[in-house]
Amino acid sequence: MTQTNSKPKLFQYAVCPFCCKVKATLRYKGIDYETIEVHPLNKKEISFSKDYRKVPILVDQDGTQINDSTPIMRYLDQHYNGRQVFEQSGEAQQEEDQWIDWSDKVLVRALPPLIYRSIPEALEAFDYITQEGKFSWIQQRLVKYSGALVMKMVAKKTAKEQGITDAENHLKKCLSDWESALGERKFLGKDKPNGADLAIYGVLNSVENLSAFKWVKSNPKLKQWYEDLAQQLH
Ligand SMILES: N[C@@H](CCC(=O)N[C@@H](CS)C(=O)NCC(=O)O)C(=O)O
Repeated sequence: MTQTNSKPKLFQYAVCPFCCKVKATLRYKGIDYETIEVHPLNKKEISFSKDYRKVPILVDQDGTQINDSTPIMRYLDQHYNGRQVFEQSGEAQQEEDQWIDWSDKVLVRALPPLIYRSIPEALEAFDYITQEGKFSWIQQRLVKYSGALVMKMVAKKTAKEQGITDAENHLKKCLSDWESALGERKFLGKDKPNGADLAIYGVLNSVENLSAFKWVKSNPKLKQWYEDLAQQLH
C-alpha cells in the first residue's frame, strides 16, 4: 500500500484483543495514530493486503506494512522515539517473551468461554462489539444475533480444546498466575511497563466494558496494576 499520510494507520476491529495490545503500545509511546475500523464481513479496508487477512495491520507513514500484534509492537518500539518498551537482554527479556506468549495463547483463549458462556452473555458482548464496530443498522442486528450464536459455539469448542470446564475459575486462575508473576513488582518491567505488561493490559482492556472484567477488578493487586498502567497511557 502506498501511503504518505502523516500518521501511522492501524487497521483494526475496535474490540479485538490483539489490536488493543497495539493501541496500548501506541499510547504508551505517545505516538499519534489513526484507526481504521475494518468491516469484519467484507474486510474491504484491508483489500491492499492480499496475503494477510487478519487485524491488526499497521501501515506506517512511509507505507511500510507490518502484520501481527507483537511484531507491530516491536516495530513501533524500534522506529519511534519515546519511552522504550521492550527489554533488551537477559532474564528480563526471557520473562517478557514468556508472558507475551502466554497472553496470546492462554489469556486470549480464556476469555471467549466466559464472554460467550450463555446466549444472554454472548448477546451482551455482541451488543458492545457491534456498537464499537462498523455496521449499518440492519447489519448491526444481523451480526449481533448470528455472531452471538456462532461465538457461543466457538467458545464451547475453545473451552473443550483448552480443557476448560469452569470458565470463571479458569480465568481467575489465569489472573492469579499473572499476579504471582508480578510478585512485589509494580509492573513486570519493575518501575515501568514492558512489552508483556502492555500486551496483557491490551488483552484485558478489550473486555473492560464486559462483565468478565469484574474478575480483574475484584483482584486488588491486578486492579492496582491495571490502574497504574492506564495512568501511563496518553
Ligand atoms: N497473531 C495475530 C492474531 C490476529 C487475529 O487473530 N486477529 C483476528 C481478530 S481478533 C482476525 O483478524 N481474524 C480473522 C478474521 O476476523 O477474519 C496477532 O497477534 O495479531
